[in-house]
Formats: sequence, structure tokens, C-alpha cells
Amino acid sequence: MKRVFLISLLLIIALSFFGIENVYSKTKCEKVVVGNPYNKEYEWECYEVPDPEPPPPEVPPPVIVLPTATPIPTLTPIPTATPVPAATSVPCPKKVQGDANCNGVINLMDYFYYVAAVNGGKIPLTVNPDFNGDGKVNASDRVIIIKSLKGK
Ligand SMILES: [Ca+2]
Ligand SMILES: [Ca+2]
Repeated sequence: MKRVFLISLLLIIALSFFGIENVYSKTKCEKVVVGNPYNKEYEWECYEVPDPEPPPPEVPPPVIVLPTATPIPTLTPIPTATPVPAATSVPCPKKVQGDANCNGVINLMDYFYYVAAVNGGKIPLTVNPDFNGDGKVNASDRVIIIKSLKGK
């Protein structure tokens, strides 16, 4: 009889230490102190154990939708380049008076271009010492520029 009492006492101590938990009803009972600290009395207090939160539903990984390729617009035909007007179209009102470089002034520079052209030298493409417009640079063009230079 003494042994049963001892086992019961040990069981009560163990249960009071760990708490009594009823897994079926999900209630938990604990021994609590009531009364004053000098005359301790104990009472069992039971409470509902809330259900553990269910794990969050598994979220499927986001499906990355690649945008469909936008159709590449067909190339618009590039308009044909407008023909570059020939250098002769540059307004050069004093060309007929000997302005070879078309700077509006007839001077020794124009004569230099004439001499260079006659002797096969290199002159800029924009310079044209063919003052009379006959397609050749010769003595008749020299007459024109000398006349203009002397007239100054
Ligand atoms: Ca000139
Ligand atoms: Ca000429």
C-alpha cells in the first residue's frame, strides 16, 4: 500500500512538473499555486491548446512566361540618295571673270590655281580654273584672269 502511494506521488510530481496534456482533447492542465505564499494550495488549471498553425500551402514556383518575340518589322526601303549636285552648281558669279575658287574675290590665288591646273598640278576639286567654260584650262582662261587682275 505504501508502494502504491509512493508511485502515485511520483507520478503526480512528474505530471505537475511536465504538465498534464491530454492529446485527444488538446487541453493542457498545469498545477498553479493559489493562496498565500505561506500556506500554499495548488489547483489544476486546464486550458485549450490551440491547434498548431497548419503549414502554409505549398506555393508553386512562379511560371515565368517569356514574351513572345515581337515580329521584326520589315525593313523600309531606304530611299535612294538624291543625286549630289555637281560642284559646278555652286553659285559662282565671278567664275567668268577668273574666280577659280569661287570665294567672290579674284586674286593671285585664283591665278595660282590656273597655273597649277595648266601645268598638271593638284588643285582642290572645288576649284575650277576653266573660266570660259569650254572644258579646257588653257591660254584663253589665262587671258580672262590676267584681265581681271590687271583691272584691279
Ligand atoms: Ca577667288
Ligand atoms: Ca577654259
